[in-house]
Amino acid sequence: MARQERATRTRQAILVAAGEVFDEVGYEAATISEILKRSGVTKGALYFHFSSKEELAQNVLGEQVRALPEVPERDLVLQKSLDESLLLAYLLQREGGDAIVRGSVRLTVDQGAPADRLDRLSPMQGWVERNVSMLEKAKAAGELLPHVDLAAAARLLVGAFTGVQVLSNIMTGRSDMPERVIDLYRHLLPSIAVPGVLVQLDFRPERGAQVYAAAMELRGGGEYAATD
Ligand code: XVR
Repeated sequence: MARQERATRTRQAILVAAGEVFDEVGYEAATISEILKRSGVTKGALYFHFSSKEELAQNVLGEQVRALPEVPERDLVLQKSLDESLLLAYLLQREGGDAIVRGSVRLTVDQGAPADRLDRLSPMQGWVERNVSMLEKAKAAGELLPHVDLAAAARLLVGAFTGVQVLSNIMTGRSDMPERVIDLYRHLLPSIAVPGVLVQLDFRPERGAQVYAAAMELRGGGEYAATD
């Protein structure tokens, strides 16, 4: 294996371990020694890549938006957006999901101490920008009602997804996430999408697992560790 590739894998193993620990105990209670133990890398390797807990957390936060795999193209832009949401709900599951995504989302949503200096704004801005580009495409494709304020709708999608996620985590440990994401789209889309698009959308909760399989297929290789 080339040295570069080995370094990338080591870095990834550390981030997965950090994601697990941040997800389980939060930023304050997380320790580098626990992350080190989980990662299976040497102390020297860990400190070569990351010099502090803060840097680990910031890098886990930095992976959040990138960690959502590319999903297959659909005829409707809004179907692709729904698919991405269902995929994210899938990755947030405790079993078989993606530890970096879970840990990163906990770091974002936990308020933390003001002194922790973690940048929670960048991942959220990243999501808002992603949704703005998605809505611009939907508008160009004639899927949106004429009056829609794209920036407002983009922020609403991110805020609403986050709220639904927090509530589902509290109420069911996220086992009802797919259904709650679908509730959200069923309520929100009629205020932004033209009726002809609404009737064509597939809102089945099982889509999450199917989209995940298709995204892994796209990524190539068949075999997949959610966080590789
Ligand atoms: O923007 C998003 C999607 O387009 C669906 C609406 C998801 C935003 C996720 C934000 C993240 C941060 C905290 O989730 C949280 O619960 C994919």
